[in-house]
Amino acid sequence: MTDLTNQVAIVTGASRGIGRAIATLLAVQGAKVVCVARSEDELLEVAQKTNGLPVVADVCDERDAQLVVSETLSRYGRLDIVVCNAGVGSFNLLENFSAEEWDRMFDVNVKGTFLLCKAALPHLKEQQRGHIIGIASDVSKRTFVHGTAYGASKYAQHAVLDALRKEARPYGIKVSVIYPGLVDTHFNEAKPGGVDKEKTHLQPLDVAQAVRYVLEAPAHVVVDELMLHPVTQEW
Ligand code: NJP
Repeated sequence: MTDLTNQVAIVTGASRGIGRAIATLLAVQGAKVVCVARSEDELLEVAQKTNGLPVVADVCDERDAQLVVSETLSRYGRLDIVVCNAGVGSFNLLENFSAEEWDRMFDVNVKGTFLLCKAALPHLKEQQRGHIIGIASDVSKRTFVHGTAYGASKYAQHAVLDALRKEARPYGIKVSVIYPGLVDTHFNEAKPGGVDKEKTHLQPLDVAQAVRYVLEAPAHVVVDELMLHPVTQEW
C-alpha cells in the first residue's frame, strides 16, 4: 500500500464540495495539501483546517496554473499528487445554451485540467513518479437530454486524461480517472443537504474515499478508472 504521509498533493476546487472533502481526507492521511480555488475566504478556511497551503487561482488561466505548481515547489520542494477536481456545470436544451456558457464549461472542465497537468508534468517526469487524478463524471461515458455542453466537456476531460495516461506511463506517472454519479454538493448552484439526499446522492466523502483508495494502491498498481454511484441512481 502507498503511504500518503508527507506526500504533497495539489487539489483544485478545494473551497467546496468534493475538492474540500478530498483535501480534508488527504490531510488526515498525513499528506501536505495545496488547496486551490478562487474563493479566498472558503479556501483559507479549508487550508487552515488541513494545515495546507492555500493558492487562490483560476484553473482556466495558464499563469495561475504555473503559479500553483511553483508555489507548491517553493513551499514543499516536491510534488507527488495532482487532483484535477475543479469543475462547473449547467444543464439545458442545446438551443437554449449561450456560447458563453459552453465556453465556461470547457474552460474550467477541460482547459483547467489540461493547464494544470501541463504545468505539473515536467516535475513529475523529472522525478519519474507522480499521480494525476481527474474527477470526471459518469456522464463522461453516457449522454443525456440537457447534457450536450456539460457532457461534451466531461467526455473531453476524460479524453485528455486517457491520452495523457499513455504519454505519462513510460515516466512512471500514474493517471487515474474517477467517474462519480450524483454527489450532494454546491454543483450547479445546488444546496447540499435536504430531504433524502443521503439516499439519492453520494456524499463528497464517498468520492474522497475513492480518491484515497486509488492513491493508496501499491506502487506497482494503477487504478486507471473508478466509477461510483448512489445505489438508487439509474445508470
Ligand atoms: O461542485 P461544487 P462539486 N478555478 O460546485 C471550483 C464533478 N462532478 O464538488 O473557484 C478554480 O461544490 C470551485 O471553487 P471556486 C464536477 O464536474 C460532480 O460537485 O471557489 N476553481 C469549487 O471549489 C467537478 O469536476 C457531480 O468557485 C474553480 C469547485 O470547483 C467536481 O465533481 C457529479 C473554478 C466546485 O465545487 C467537483 O464538483 C459528477 C475555477 N475557474 C461529477 N471553477 C455532482 N456534484 O453531482 C470552479 O458526475 N472551481
